[in-house]
Amino acid sequence: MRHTFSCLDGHTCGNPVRLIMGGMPELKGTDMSAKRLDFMARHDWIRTALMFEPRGHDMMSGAIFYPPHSADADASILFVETTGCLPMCGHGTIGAITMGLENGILKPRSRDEVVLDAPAGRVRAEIEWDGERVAGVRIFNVASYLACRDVELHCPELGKLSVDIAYGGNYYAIVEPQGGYEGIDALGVDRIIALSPKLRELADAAVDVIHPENPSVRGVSHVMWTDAPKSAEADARNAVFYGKRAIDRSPCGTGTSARMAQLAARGRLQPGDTFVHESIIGSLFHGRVESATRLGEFDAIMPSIRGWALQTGINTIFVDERDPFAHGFSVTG
Ligand code: PYC
Repeated sequence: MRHTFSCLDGHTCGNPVRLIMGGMPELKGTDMSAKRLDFMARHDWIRTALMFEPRGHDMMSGAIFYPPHSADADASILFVETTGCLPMCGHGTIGAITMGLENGILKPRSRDEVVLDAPAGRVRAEIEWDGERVAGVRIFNVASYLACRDVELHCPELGKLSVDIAYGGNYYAIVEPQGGYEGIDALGVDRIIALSPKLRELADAAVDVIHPENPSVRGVSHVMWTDAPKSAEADARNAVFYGKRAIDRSPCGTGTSARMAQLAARGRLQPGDTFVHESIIGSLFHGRVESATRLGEFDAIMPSIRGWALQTGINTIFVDERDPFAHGFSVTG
């Protein structure tokens, strides 16, 4: 039997986005958080087939629109990635909205605004049009907060590192330059890929982070290496590690939200402040601390991020059950 998936491929500021339009199963659950769990329990082969080799690659990242749950939402969104089904993905949201609007798949009530039910919560987006093309999308992300400060980890090669754990839709271990970590270029791409899984494991063992309002969202899934910017326009630079071998080519939407929450909690950003984040390839997200809020017992912020996306093609993907690699594979060392 052959399964057919109609996709639009594109990228947000350099990081891939595959918008899966057809061939998706109906999901059980009364909200997108429950539907995410149902997808992972019963249909995860679709994610691995479409994200991993030979149909995808280490950085691949996908999104699927479902009907809305909330009365004021235009659609729901599910993220399928090499990391699993993330509760939220910023670059994925910007890419999916851009391609969804330009191809008439997403039909919001207002041309200039899209409201989505994501597994992590409600996300609103403001759309900048350039004729019939979407020139930019600003997403108003979920409440973000600094969960743990100054967590001491003993990293192979780098020695003792003090990291903060912050949430912006996913949990990030944030490493600022210190001791054995002298910055992104000094560490280098190969060592970021080699050391990050270990650091993620150490961070996860050191702290058990659980979302204050949604216990299905827990654990450190990403590592953010921070540095001074190269671009005169940016405030900071990052390399975000995810999955088994991926460094985000975009400045990472949930990562930028987590970073702004960390900086706000440490008094380095205030509500109203902007924060321009530069990726490993020099692309930029324009962040802003919209307001202060509370999340359970934590001080938190409401962040927004502005980025752009472009469609690169139309992709009809077959998954043939006779294929020994029907459900994908990943080559790890
Ligand atoms: O933009 O939120 C993001 C993201 C998560 C993983 C890769 N990109």
